[in-house]
Amino acid sequence: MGKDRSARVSQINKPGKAAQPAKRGPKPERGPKPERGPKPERGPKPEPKWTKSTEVHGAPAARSERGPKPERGPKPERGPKPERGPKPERGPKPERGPKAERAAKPERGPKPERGSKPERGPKPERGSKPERGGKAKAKSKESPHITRRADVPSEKTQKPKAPAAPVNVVRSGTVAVIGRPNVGKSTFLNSALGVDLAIVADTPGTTRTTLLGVVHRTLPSGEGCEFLLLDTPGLHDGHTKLNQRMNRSAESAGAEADVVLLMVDVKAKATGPLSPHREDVKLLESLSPKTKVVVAINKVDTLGDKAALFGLLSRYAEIRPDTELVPLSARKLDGVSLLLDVVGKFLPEGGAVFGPDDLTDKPTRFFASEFVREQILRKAREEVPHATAVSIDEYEDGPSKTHISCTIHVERDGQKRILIGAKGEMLKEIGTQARLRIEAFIGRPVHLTLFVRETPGWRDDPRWLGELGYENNSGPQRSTS
Ligand SMILES: Nc1nc2c(ncn2[C@@H]2O[C@H](COP(=O)(O)OP(=O)(O)OP(=O)(O)O)[C@@H](O)[C@H]2O)c(=O)[nH]1
Ligand SMILES: [Mg+2]
Repeated sequence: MGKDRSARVSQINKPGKAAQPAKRGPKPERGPKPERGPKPERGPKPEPKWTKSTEVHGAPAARSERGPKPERGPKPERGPKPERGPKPERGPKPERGPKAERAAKPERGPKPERGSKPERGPKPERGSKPERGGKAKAKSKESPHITRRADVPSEKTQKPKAPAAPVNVVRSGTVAVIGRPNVGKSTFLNSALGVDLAIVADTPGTTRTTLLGVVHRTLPSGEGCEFLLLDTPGLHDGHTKLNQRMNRSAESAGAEADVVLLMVDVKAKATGPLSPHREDVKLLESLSPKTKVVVAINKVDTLGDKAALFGLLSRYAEIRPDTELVPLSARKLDGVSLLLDVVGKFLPEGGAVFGPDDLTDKPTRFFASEFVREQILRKAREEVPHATAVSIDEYEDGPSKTHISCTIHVERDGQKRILIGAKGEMLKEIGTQARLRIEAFIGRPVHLTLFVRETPGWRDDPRWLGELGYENNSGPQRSTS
């Protein structure tokens, strides 16, 4: 895609001072890349150039081909965490103009929908209390915080192991994970990170904004790699401004990335060969020939007979002969490392942008709102999850607990009633599950308060979309739709 590296990286919030700002120095021009030359293994007819998954085909040889794993070297010491001082973003925010009025609107309605009534510990002193409404988002935008591995106790609660950071990063680049909704993009991000960072649900349209996950990993060649993985919203047809912004967010991530990882899934069939989904074919065909593309074929754990994959692989190889094809099961962590190794080869040369401990450029509080939304996606049905957004009104680390208040925005009164449920049961259940998820993530007790609010038309209101964190990302239009 031949863009300037600084432009590419600027899409991602750069880490705060503490996050080892580029060891890069002035970027040497890359010059011709000797190792990329014409790929020798391709015959006249493009073979399915998929990378063997040891897991899928039970070929341990593929693993031994790689030779001994390069030893990781001493773990980089973490050093003190300088960014954790008193929170700087709490002061009054006079500049908000019209939006402040909106936030201050008292039309919250009756409050019986609150989850279990919390006992509040002594309140730490703070500046002017933020009004409810969409304000908290603006606060998190101002926060210098990024989320680090040390902030989330992943070893206790999340995936089995996070990849260890290599000592010396010699390749670094962005990898846009794009595809239809529900194919497993976010599940892959979590598996690659070793932390359940992105929310996952079986409802299409779960991811609404592009989420960065930083993975440091040593390739089988011994090269240290920094993957800036971008989990994007599923590309879909939809008529609201929110739908458009979600698609644009994915499109611009794909257009800017060093590597596009097109994720597709397999649907087990009773009989007959597997064939690619029409939309997947369109997407693959729409990608520029200059783009490095890896096609990840997810959910192979659902296949009884893995041989059914061969037809599918050949079909993708016909459409785009220069692509790498990697079958995997993101959920079962089967083929995930292999996929990273394949993608890593295509990353441009360059030093690390993020520190070895950095996980993402979003502040921890962002994930609190996402974990509430995740429970709504899992528990509510039909149009309710799509009509719901969550904003954080308060996020305060107290001495023994973190106090979090969220507003759940819905579009109509009926949706509000569904979410609250009979005698508040539904909201209580959402609150309990979300609290457990947040506690597991941040590793400390949480006191969570939820409010439900009717915010008519928020999905088509640019002001509300901005307030709720769904920024207008003016990326290129998708050519396939
Ligand atoms: N069987 C199986 N299910 C999977 C696998 N990976 C993901 N899933 C399931 O697929 C569903 C969708 O997963 P997500 O990771 O949310 O999919 P997504 O592509 O991020 O979806 P959007 O955010 O809506 O675009 C969830 O129910 C996952 O548990 C897999 O390898 N095998
Ligand atoms: Mg997703």
